[in-house]
Amino acid sequence: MNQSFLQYAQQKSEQQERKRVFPSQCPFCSMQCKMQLVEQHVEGRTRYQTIGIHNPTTFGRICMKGQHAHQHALHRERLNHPLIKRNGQFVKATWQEALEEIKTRTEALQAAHGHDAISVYGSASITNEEAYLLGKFARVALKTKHIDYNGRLCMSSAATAANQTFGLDRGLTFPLRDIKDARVLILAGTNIAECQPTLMPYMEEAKKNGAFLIVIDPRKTATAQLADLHVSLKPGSDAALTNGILHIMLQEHLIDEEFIRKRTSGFQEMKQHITQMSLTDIVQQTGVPVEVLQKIARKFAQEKTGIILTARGIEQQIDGTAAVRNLLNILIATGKIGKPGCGYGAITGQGNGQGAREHGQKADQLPGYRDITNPLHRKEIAKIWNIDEKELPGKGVSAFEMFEKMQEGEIKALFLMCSNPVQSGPHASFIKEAIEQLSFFVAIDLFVSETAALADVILPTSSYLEDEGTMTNIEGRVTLREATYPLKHQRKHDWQIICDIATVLGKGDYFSFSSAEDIFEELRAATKGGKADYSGITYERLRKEQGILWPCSHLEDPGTERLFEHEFSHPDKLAKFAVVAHGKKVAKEPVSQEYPLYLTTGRVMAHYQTGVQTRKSTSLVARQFEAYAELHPDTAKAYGLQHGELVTIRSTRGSVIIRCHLSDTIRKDTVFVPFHWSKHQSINQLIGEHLDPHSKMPGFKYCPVQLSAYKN
Ligand SMILES: Nc1nc2c(c(=O)[nH]1)N[C@H]1C(S)=C(S)[C@@H](COP(=O)(O)OP(=O)(O)OC[C@H]3O[C@@H](n4cnc5c(=O)[nH]c(N)nc54)[C@H](O)[C@@H]3O)O[C@H]1N2
Ligand SMILES: Nc1nc2c(c(=O)[nH]1)N[C@H]1C(S)=C(S)[C@@H](COP(=O)(O)OP(=O)(O)OC[C@H]3O[C@@H](n4cnc5c(=O)[nH]c(N)nc54)[C@H](O)[C@@H]3O)O[C@H]1N2
Ligand code: SF4
Ligand SMILES: [Mo]
Repeated sequence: MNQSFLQYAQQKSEQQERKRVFPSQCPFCSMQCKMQLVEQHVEGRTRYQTIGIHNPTTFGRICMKGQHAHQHALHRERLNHPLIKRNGQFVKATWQEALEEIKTRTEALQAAHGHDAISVYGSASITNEEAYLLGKFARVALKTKHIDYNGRLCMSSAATAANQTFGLDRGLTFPLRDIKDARVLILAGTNIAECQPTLMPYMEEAKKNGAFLIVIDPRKTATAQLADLHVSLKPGSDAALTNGILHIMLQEHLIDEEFIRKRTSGFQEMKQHITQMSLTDIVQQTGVPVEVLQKIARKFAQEKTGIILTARGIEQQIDGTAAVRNLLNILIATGKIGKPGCGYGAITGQGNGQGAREHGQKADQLPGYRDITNPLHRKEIAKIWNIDEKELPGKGVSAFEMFEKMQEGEIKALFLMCSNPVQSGPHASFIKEAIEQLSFFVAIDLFVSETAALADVILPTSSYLEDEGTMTNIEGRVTLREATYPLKHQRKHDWQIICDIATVLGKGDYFSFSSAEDIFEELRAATKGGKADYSGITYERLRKEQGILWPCSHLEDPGTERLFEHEFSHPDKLAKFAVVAHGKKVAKEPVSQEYPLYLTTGRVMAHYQTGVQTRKSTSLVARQFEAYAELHPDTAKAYGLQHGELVTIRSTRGSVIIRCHLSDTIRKDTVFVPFHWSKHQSINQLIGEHLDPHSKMPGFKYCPVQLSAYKN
């Protein structure tokens, strides 16, 4: 063997030795794809590669965002140490200094203005353990009623609707493998191809088995390209559309009478309401021809199995709850739930969109989906937390309403964990002003986001690579995110930060946790007997069984794949029909001569949410580096706009300047803009502050606007 080969072989084996593999789950969407980061030192350089790992939900698939997620986690702009703002500038601080600042200012504000002067804003991108702990932190350490989270802007209409109809909200009422057995699928306001790419193969399999796919979306999205029927409705008209479908179902007797009789309540009221409606009005309001409504009604009723999936297109409306309930009316009128190949699914959004809505981050909620106004529930949780029930605060207000209270001066301080509301909230300039009014603001983030930039103290946290914990994915499957990448610099895990702050506030005894698993053990006990019961789940089981679908109430319980097979979760065990108003009865701002077009907003494949993370990734920025306004070529022509030109889009609340992209896949009366970019491209400056009365969801998907060519 010659010398140089030996040297080469030795070098190679050294490199191999320096290869390290770190397990995790993608920090982005609800598919929670399992992955590994492979770190390798080659010729003096460190190279990273992310690969998918087999699991029962995504089978090792990952999409471009997951593939490049490490680029933000390892980015040079990631926060390394606490920052305190002094004379308008952030200066580096130690943890001791930061915690001291938090203690002094929080205690002073509470002494002067009471406990409820402090608010907490959480997230569905943190682990179950952290979501649980944040709820406990607000109620036990701060003793404030004011806690809510970014999931309010995300899943709340679907959650409210499912609770009202079924008495229980779990995103999917069925396991994902049921999709292949559905003969007809309705996808309403969900762009799975871009937003949950690794879910698409389930749709493709269903289609291969002969399923008829209906996509309801004002744009012919990448998802709609797969559809057998694409329904391009006017934005915001889903409630009317579904009333039309129900009208035809009743007219043509396309219903399952036996199911209605045995398993539902409220049918007669719904029927009476629907039969008074005029299909002509519905056709006019939705822009959808009656033949299309007939086709959907007949197809969905006549096939033996069917699934309805919704996401934010239909839900992020000020009548989002009603619109989802109307789709659920269709589902229960045709008896398509509780059996294989049937059911409802709200496609969850953020990585822990499901779990983070169960454990007490919501203003009205305690762990395990318990109700903070229910005396029995309060007692159960007070016992677990070892406090007197009277010490537990009452119900607070929803996410946007907290900002209103900041503006009014009632809320004086904010603890923000894992969210960027200055860009993600409706009427964004109002939210910024509200935050600027605060006397004290602490942000816990990976970066100095647009919102964190306004903080008095920023605390540096750990990312998906470092932070172990459980996440509940799209299926309702609780998964264990093993994360072993070393925690560098002064960063701490979100849960450690919560415990440290509680400790300086004198509440350390209630927060003496030493690991995520330690917190999970308390979470298990706190959810026992609740609707979202995790008490039978352990880390050991999660490792062995690769995830468990809740409810799971004891160690031998395999978990629950399909819900509502025999009964619904209301006290009478029945599903409830809803009476849904639409059109002029709903207080949506109409399009007018001055604001003649519908603006709707959403996502693109390469970016995530407010873009704080994905805008740091060179590979993802290369795919899409700025916002754009999707316009029909005829609309562009009417405004004298060419593809690629800058356009000003204005609503009654604000304006943005962005480049237009012409595409005949969008309705002529509609403009679509993604919300991943900031400053003059931040589309939420235009969105209104009105909320759905049931879920408190803003209307991100509907806003009358005007266009004009940008002149500088
Ligand atoms: N690439 C990417 N993936 C993501 C995210 C991301 O930011 N980027 N975010 C994650 C999160 S948190 C969420 S919540 C999900 C969101 O997932 P989706 O809800 O699927 O995504 P959106 O693009 O917000 O909206 C979906 C569709 O609604 C349509 N739509 C607009 N108005 C209406 C309407 O009035 N009626 C109907 N029927 N449809 C309408 C839009 O044209 C759009 O195609 O995605 C998750 N996955
Ligand atoms: N116009 C319009 N607006 C929308 C929507 C829309 O469709 N249209 N969709 C809405 C929806 S569905 C959602 S979910 C919201 C999302 O809105 P946000 O929650 O505001 O969006 P993100 O960009 O996910 O913000 C997460 C922040 O947390 C930081 N972060 C990431 N990981 C961690 C962590 O582990 N710990 C901590 N402490 N910080 C971390 C990131 O750096 C980032 O600054 O936006 C809503 N806003
Ligand atoms: S963004 Fe969603 S689909 Fe893509 S890798 Fe991450 S979890 Fe999977
Ligand atoms: Mo979301």
